[in-house]
Amino acid sequence: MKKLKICFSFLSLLALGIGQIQFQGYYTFIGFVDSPANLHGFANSMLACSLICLRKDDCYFFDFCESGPSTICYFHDNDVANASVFETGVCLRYGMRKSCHREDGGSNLCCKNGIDNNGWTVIQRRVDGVTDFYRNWSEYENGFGNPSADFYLGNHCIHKIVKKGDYELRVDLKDHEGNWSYAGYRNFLIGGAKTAYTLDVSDFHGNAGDSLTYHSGMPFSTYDNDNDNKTSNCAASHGGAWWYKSCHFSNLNGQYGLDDPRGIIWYHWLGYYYSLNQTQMMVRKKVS
Ligand SMILES: [Ca+2]
Repeated sequence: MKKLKICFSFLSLLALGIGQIQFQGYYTFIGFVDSPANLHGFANSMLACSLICLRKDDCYFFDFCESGPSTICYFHDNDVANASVFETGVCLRYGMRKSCHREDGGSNLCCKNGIDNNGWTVIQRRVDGVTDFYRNWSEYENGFGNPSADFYLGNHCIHKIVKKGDYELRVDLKDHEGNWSYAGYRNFLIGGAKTAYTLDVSDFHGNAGDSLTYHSGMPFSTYDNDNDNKTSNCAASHGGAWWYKSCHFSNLNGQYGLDDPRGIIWYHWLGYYYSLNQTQMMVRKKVS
C-alpha cells in the first residue's frame, strides 16, 4: 500500500503542478491545489478519484475501492456520518486538503482536512511548544505552523469555513498527566475581517467547564491590534492572541509551558496557573 501511495503522490505532482504537497498519516493525501488537471485522461485510478474530489465542493475525503476488475470511488463530505458506503474492506481512504474558496483568486487558499477526527476540521492545535504562537494580526489572519503538529489555521479561513452559521466547535484539552477533557459548543461562528473576526459561540456541553462563552461577542485581538475591553493590551500582557475581553477565561494561543495566566489556559478546568499540555480546536457541520 505504501508503494501505491508514493506512486500516487508522484503522479499527483506531475498532473497538478502542485506547489506544495505533504503527507500526514498513512493514507492521507494532503496538498495545496489550485489547478485541477483535465479529468478525462485518467480513468479508474486513485488519481482520478482525487481529481474528481478536488472539483466537488462537498468532497473532503474519499475511499478508493478495488473489487475484482473494477475500481470505485466513494466521495464523502465533511460529515463522516454520511460515509455509510464504506464497508467492503478493500478500500483505501484518502483525505484531501484542498482549496475551498477559489473566489480569492488562489491567493487565499482555505483548506480542510477531512480525514482527521471523524469529520472534524482542526483549526488550532498545540502539542509540543515548538511553534511560537505570540504573533501579529496578519499571521493570525493568514495562519501559521505545521498542520501535522502545532498550527493555527487562520481567521480568514476559519471564517470562510463556518460563515454559513451551521457549524459546531469542539475543544479537546490534555493535562500533563494524560487526562483529557473537552468543551463543545453547538453553535460556533466567527465574523469576517470587517468585524475583526468577532466570536459568536453558544450552547456549551462537555466536562471541561465553559471558558469560552464569556468571550462571545468579542473581536479577535493580537499584540498589534488591541480590540479588547481593557485599557491595557490583553494580547501583550497575556502572551497570546484571542477574543480577549478583560482579559480571559481561556487562552489557548498562550505561551507553552508557562504556568500562569499567560500560559495555555482553560480556567474552568484547571485554573489560571496550569498551562495545558495539548489542545485542539475543531469545527464541523452540525449533525442534524
Ligand atoms: Ca485594550
